[in-house]
Amino acid sequence: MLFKTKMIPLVGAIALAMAGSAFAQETVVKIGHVAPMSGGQAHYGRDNANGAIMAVEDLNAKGFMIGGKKVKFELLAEDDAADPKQGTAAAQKLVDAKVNGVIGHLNSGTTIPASKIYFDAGIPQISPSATNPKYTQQGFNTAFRVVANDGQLGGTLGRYAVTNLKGKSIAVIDDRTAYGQGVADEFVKGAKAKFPGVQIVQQYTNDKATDFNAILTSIKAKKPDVVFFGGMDNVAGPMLRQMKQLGINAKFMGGDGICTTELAKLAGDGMSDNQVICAEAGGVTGPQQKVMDDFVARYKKRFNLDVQIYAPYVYDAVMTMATAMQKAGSADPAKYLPALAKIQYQGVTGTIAFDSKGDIKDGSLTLHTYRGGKKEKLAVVK
Ligand code: ABU
Repeated sequence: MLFKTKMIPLVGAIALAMAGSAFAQETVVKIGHVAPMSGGQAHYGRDNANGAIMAVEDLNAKGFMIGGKKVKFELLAEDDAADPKQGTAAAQKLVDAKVNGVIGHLNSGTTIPASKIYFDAGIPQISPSATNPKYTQQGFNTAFRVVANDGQLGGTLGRYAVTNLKGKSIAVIDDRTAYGQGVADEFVKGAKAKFPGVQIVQQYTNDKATDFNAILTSIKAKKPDVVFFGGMDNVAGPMLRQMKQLGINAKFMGGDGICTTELAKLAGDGMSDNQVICAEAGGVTGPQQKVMDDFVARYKKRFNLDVQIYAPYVYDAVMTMATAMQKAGSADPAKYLPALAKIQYQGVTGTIAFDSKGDIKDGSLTLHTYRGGKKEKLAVVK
């Protein structure tokens, strides 16, 4: 569904001009989407992009109207490979293509630098998954997110580690990305605030590492009861396998970055039932659960894949943006931006409304564990 500029043949162009307004071309609304579609995080990117594809298909199927006219949505999908430099290059490409809005990026490390480019161009951006608080703290009125941030995620998990899991000796590892470092720092703050006597050792890796022997051997000597990892599942999976090989029987915690369907496959028999506790940066309860379940089933039917984590949030982000355009009667970024800032949209993931910084109001978290290789919901917390 990549946007391609269509060359109109000269004869066709003259015919169109002669036909006048009665045969005017359908208005196209261009939605940019950026995520890692290559490299170790490509499965997250596929999940997010599929959420956007579903939203665009639904909008076009229902004949969505803006300003009294039927419009056609087109998705311009870019790959940033989770790399900040490629992220800004992708952002500039979308600005040059004159997109009406952007959904993305997936990673905090790409979303934050790209947000300056969209802000300078006046293009609204909704991240469906970047959780580093800095994204919405830069004073950019174009930056929004539909998930809770790392303050909420890391803080909740830190408190959970010392209260529910009774962690007294905790090892914290992060991948030094904007997300991994941010969520690990918030985890440490949350744990220490609840239990100042907690012993914490910190180790560092990177977002492409596969060998953790040195840091895990050093951690093993501290006999941790909990290991927290700030990073993504492609690193957490092999880390769990190597923990098992080294005989580290600690609980394993992480934020939304590890909380995917794929983690069970990546960890294989390195993960035991109830060993992993992670948190998705959103959550539904009550009747909204059926709306989410229906979406998950529809996604499976459409793509023959299970939702990893954020596809429903991407779907809602596109729908929220389209609804703001409809309310403003225009897809012109300057015209619909004020409508987006004060939107109240009931989506698959619950009610979407933004605070003055662009963060979701009343964000929830969902704690999950894994049993029998399947992700299981534990609780939704505010
Ligand atoms: N929130 C987890 C994955 C995306 C990110 O914030 O980098």
